[in-house]
This record gives sequence, C-alpha cells and structure tokens, in this order.
Amino acid sequence: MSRTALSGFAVDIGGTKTAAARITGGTLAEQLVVPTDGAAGLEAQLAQIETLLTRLGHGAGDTLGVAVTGRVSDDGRWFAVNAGTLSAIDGVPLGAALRARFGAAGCCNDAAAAALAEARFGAGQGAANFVYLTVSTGVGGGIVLNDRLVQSANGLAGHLGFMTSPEGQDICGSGRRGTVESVAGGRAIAAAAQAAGHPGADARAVFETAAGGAPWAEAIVARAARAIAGLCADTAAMLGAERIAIGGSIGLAPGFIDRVAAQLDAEPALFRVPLVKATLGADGPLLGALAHMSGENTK
Ligand code: ADP
Ligand code: BMX
Repeated sequence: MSRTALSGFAVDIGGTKTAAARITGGTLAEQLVVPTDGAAGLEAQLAQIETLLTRLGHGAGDTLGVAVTGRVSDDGRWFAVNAGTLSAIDGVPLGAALRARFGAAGCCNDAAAAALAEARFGAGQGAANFVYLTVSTGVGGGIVLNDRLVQSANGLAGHLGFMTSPEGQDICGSGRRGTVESVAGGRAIAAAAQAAGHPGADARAVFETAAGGAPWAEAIVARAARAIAGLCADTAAMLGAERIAIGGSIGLAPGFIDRVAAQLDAEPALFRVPLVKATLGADGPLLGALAHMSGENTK
C-alpha cells in the first residue's frame, strides 16, 4: 500500500503521552497530545480516546487504528508486559471494546505499528530484514523479516526491551531481572537519577543535565547507550537485521544514536548493524496503526 492511501483516524497510547490524529492522504492533518494515565483501566482509556476523537471530528464509518504500549493478543486483548507502566491493563478486551464504540477499529502494539510504518514509508524502506527500536518510557521493538512484520498470537513477539543486558541488575515491572528496559527506558533513567540523589528528574532532565557535563547524569546516559548497543548486536545475531531504526523521545534525543553507534563500533564487524534514525519520528505509531487496520503486512 502507498502512504497516500492512508486516511482515517489513529491513536497512540504510550507510557507517557497519548496522541491522536486525523490522517488524510498519509499526512497528519490534525494532532492532539495529552498525558497518559498509567493507572487508568479500560473504561477510562476508552473515554480518553473518545474525547480526543470527538475533538478531531471522528464520525461513524471512519476507520480507526489504535497503537498501544503493551502486548495485544490475536483476540484483541491488551496486557501490560511492564506492569509499572500500565497498572490496570491485564488482558482487557480492547479490540472488542473499540469496535463496539467506534465501529471500524483495530489495535496493535505501538512499536510493531511503528516498525510497519518505517518499513513501508520510512527508515526501513529497501531492507527486507529490518528492526525498529523505540527508547521511550520503555524499550520496545518491532521486527520485519522477509518484508513481513513478525507477530505472535500472544502479542509478545518483538518485545526486545525485555531481553537482558550485562548493564542490568534491577527487576523491571515485567518481573524479569536485568532487562534492557530496566536500564535504558525512561522510567528506569528517572529511577537511576533518584538513586543518584536527584529525585524528580525525568529522562529529559537527565539528558539535559548530561549535556551540561554533570558526571552523574553522563554516567546514566552512557549506561543506557551501552545497553542499547548490546541489544542491537544481539538483534543482529538473532535476526540478521540489515538495518535498525531507533525512535522514541530518548532514542531521538540529541546525540543518543551517535553514542549507541560508538559503543557498537566495539563489536566485531559482523554484529555492527547500521543504525539510523526513525524518519517518521512520533508519527510512526500513528501511521502504522492505520496501516495495520488496512490489513497492511505485505509489500
Ligand atoms: P511514550 O513512551 O509515551 O511513547 P516518548 O517517546 O515521548 O513517549 O518517551 C517518553 C520518555 O522520553 C520520558 O521518559 C521522557 O522523560 C523522555 N524524553 C522526552 N523528551 C526527551 C528528550 N528531549 N531527551 C531525553 N528524553 C526525553
Ligand atoms: C514496553 C512495553 C511494550 C512497548 C514498549 C514501548 C508495556 C506497557 N510496554 O516495553 O509493549 O512497546 O514499552 O512503549 O509493557 P512506550 O510506552 O515506551 O512507547
């Protein structure tokens, strides 16, 4: 499908922010962004979606794609993998509820959606084996192998942030110890800042402080970059990825990809997979959610 064939509405519920857009001919004609309520259950999340869609002019018969942080199983159930991000989302019937309320609607994981959009319209074009990583509230992933998005019935496929890292020691909200997400995700970076004696500093503040030269913040950013570089090399080994695109507000923070690339340079050549910026940026999950609704999974 071509990007210009995408018209309808899309919502992206991330761990920190929820975005909604009206999309016309593959372009975001209007977008709204509000904070995500991580303690909200299904009903409250649906009410938020409805408020945003009403403001954007969604009407009966309009197509709606919803991308969410967390896994979405084949039967449209939505589960947090990291329960610290979404505390009240554990198998709720999101797909059925969206269709009951909004008609032609569907849902998928946010990083899988972005991977699909980048593969078709962005940084993954021309690479048959392509991986998208988002470094954001968590660390998410989407895998495209032989031009197809890899999906599993339980919705867990592609959750690369739950691989482990030698940099990791802590137990994350998934229950696993030492995940990449527990080192490089935004929540983990904020927790590391608190442990370093800087409570209240979020990941953005840590990055800004590191840019100003503060050693404590610099150490946190450097550790996150090492964990992501290790994940990229592991991904090269596991999937033979030809290219990895990095997105998310941390992934796209000034200098972060360069730091990851510098760490990856220490790996043997075979594992030094080329890294690029996610060219669609924060639009990726929105465009991918709508593309996913159109049944787009083949070229
Ligand atoms: P979401 O996870 O909701 O999809 P983002 O991709 O914006 O949203 O990721 C949110 C995380 O990114 C938060 O931890 C926030 O502190 C962090 N962040 C936002 N802007 C920046 C920035 N300029 N530099 C570093 N971190 C940032
Ligand atoms: C976590 C996981 C993934 C998600 C990724 C990025 C939860 C709630 N989320 O690894 O499903 O794709 O974060 O999401 O378990 P974001 O919120 O950082 O954009």
